[in-house]
Amino acid sequence: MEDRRRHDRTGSGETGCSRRRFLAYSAAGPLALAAVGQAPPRRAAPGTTRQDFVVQETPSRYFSHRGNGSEEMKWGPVGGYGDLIPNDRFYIHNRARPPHIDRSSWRLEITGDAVSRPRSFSYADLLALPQVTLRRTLDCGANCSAFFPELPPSGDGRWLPTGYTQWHFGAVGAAEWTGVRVRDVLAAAGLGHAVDVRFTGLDEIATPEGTVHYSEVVPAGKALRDDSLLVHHMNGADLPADHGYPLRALMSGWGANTAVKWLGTIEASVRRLPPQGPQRNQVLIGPSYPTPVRPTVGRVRSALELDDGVTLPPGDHTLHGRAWSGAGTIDRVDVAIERLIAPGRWMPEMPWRGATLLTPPEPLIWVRFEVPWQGARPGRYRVMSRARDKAGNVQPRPADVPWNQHGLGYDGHAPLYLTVLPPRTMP
Ligand SMILES: Nc1nc2c(c(=O)[nH]1)N[C@H]1C(S)=C(S)[C@@H](COP(=O)(O)O)O[C@H]1N2
Ligand SMILES: [Mo]
Repeated sequence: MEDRRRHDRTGSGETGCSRRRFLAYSAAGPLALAAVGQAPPRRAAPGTTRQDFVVQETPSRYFSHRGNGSEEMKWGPVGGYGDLIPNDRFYIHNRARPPHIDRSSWRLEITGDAVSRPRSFSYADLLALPQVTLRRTLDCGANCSAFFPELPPSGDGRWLPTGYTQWHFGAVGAAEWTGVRVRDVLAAAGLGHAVDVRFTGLDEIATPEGTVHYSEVVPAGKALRDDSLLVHHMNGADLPADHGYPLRALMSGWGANTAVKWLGTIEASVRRLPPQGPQRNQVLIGPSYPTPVRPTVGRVRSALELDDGVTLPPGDHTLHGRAWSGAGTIDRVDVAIERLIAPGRWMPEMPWRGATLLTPPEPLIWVRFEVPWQGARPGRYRVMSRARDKAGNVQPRPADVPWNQHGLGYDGHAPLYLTVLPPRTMP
């Protein structure tokens, strides 16, 4: 029985009480588990519910609930948003309840052997530094993890970790972020030569080994770049509690795991720093990786502005979507449609067709695209989009994405299912 549940994989996050309780306990992510294949804990912490790790309301119209602290953005409403996702519609990936922080007494501590004048900053101190505003996509490294098979294709018998978050396309957003440069803050503490920078949050994550703070080690070469920020505003407003109030990191173009929320400490080190807590699991391991690889730069990905399973009327449609990459500007998107002709058999309905890019390609923020679909007739379909960036990365076929144990870095194209109904059966 236990075994069956572990193999269960509906992607809806509604796979039964036992699994949900486990998700609540395990801090809701593939990255929160210290070891692969460990048995699910027997019970949840008292009083936990699926929403314990999220402060704001997350209505099902706008969010898919992927587990405690994992609220995926639904793509259907995105067409109404403009380039930027409103703060209260932005996906959430929390491994613990956001800490309650009083900004007037909060301090950011700067420590480490690479600074000669360790000091702390108040919020007002940060506002006195030069302010920078950037439009950036924020994309979870584990976005699209649901499109990996649960077992590696090589059949070596290792499962994706039990309780890993089954994100579809929606662990991504884009916002206008305002803050200060990491570099300016560290310079004010007397930064010398640094190798690594550790960003540590004030949230307290329960793990089988005890409570840890979320932290990310970023090489100094990245952390000290012009567009590596400590942000306090999101789309012109204070950061919401779920998104890191009062201060979070933003490493432009890198996986969102490095965007540490509720920052408390930054340590600059003259030596390599060992990853701690969830970051220890943020590695690509599996049959295709003889040695573990730490993913950094965000993958090329794309999505259609449709909810999975949506119904459309027959006739002419324009399909909209967005494509993004941490490695460079998107310069091409193609869309293909297949029709279900018999159980399990799909036939091309619209072969790969170049989409029109609707916004001038801008680095590190997604580009919007559209493609016409004329004369859609009743039936069941699956639609796929495939983007390419200027660095030459193209989204591969699903079968060509190397599987990894933590479900990280999926960049293949993936199907979105929809139904075209005869006119009179439209809801
Ligand atoms: N302190 C802290 N920072 C964190 C996390 C966290 O659990 N704790 N999750 C990380 C991950 S994996 C992601 S994908 C992003 C999600 O940011 P968002 O919730 O603002 O969308 O925050 C990152 N920063
Ligand atoms: Mo994430």
